[in-house]
Amino acid sequence: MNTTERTLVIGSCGQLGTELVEALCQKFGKENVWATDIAEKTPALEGYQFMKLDVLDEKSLSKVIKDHEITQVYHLAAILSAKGETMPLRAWDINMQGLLNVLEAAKLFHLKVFWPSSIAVFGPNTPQDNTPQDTVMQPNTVYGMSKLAGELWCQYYFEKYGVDVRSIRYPGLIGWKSLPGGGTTDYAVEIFHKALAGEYFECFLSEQTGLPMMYMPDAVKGTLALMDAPAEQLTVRTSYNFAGMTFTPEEIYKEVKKHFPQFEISYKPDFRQAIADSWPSSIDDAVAQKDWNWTPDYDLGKMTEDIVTNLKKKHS
Ligand code: AKB
Repeated sequence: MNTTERTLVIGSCGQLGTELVEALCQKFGKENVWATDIAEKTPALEGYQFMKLDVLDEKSLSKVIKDHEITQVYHLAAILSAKGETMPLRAWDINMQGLLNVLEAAKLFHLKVFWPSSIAVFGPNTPQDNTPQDTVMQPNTVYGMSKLAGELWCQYYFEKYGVDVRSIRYPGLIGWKSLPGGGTTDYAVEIFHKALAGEYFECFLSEQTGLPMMYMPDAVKGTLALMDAPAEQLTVRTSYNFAGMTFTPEEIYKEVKKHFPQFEISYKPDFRQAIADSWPSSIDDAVAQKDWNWTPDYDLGKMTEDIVTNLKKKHS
């Protein structure tokens, strides 16, 4: 275990950030992890070191890195796919300029970087089943465009300046500890909260829309495994395909209903349907398996059981 790492997490109040801060604190010690966000600290981050930080403010970013002798950055702040379509230029600015500020700081201060990409880098012309690592990539959302450009910037900083930046193309991430915001895959988190509340669920995707998804403990495990892997083992410096499971709204509904027999659903696709239709339904992550031994622990049934158990405990 490397306890000399001093970690900065940018965008720590989000769904992934909250869980990564917890895991990074367990790994490196609370005193070596700084959670930051443009937003106020959320209750889930209580007990962790926290600072407000806007990644677009380069001076403040450099100051935090210098003051705390940071050695690695997890840069998670981003506007996701659905929200990005409602504010395209702002989403581009935050997603791209934020990453460039982090990469510049990494070059200057010799930092290791983790930056999330997404299945949104793929588009309607990409093969949808078992989408390969290298394939046609013509995303038609601003979020996907920014992630694809970002992947190339990561590779550029690695090749030109030797910045050790690592990345994963996340599928839809599903956790019970916090709610996602602004994504196309968010329905798969909301469905659990509706079922638990005894409410009816109106799904914004159609019942047969299969998308790549992953349970949060797998996402955290894979992220830390990639960051721990010896640099010479990594053959991808854009971003790794990363797979957990695939399911449709109908399939997760049936699984959730096993635990809540009264639970009812209806389908009312909105603008997010077109985004989902442009994405793969399953991902080939053979390169991640080979380079850093990636393998997920959860399928739909096991994930559902774990989420229901934890949510019931939390609300009892
Ligand atoms: C979204 O739906 O925008 C995200 C993603 C797949 O990157 N969850």
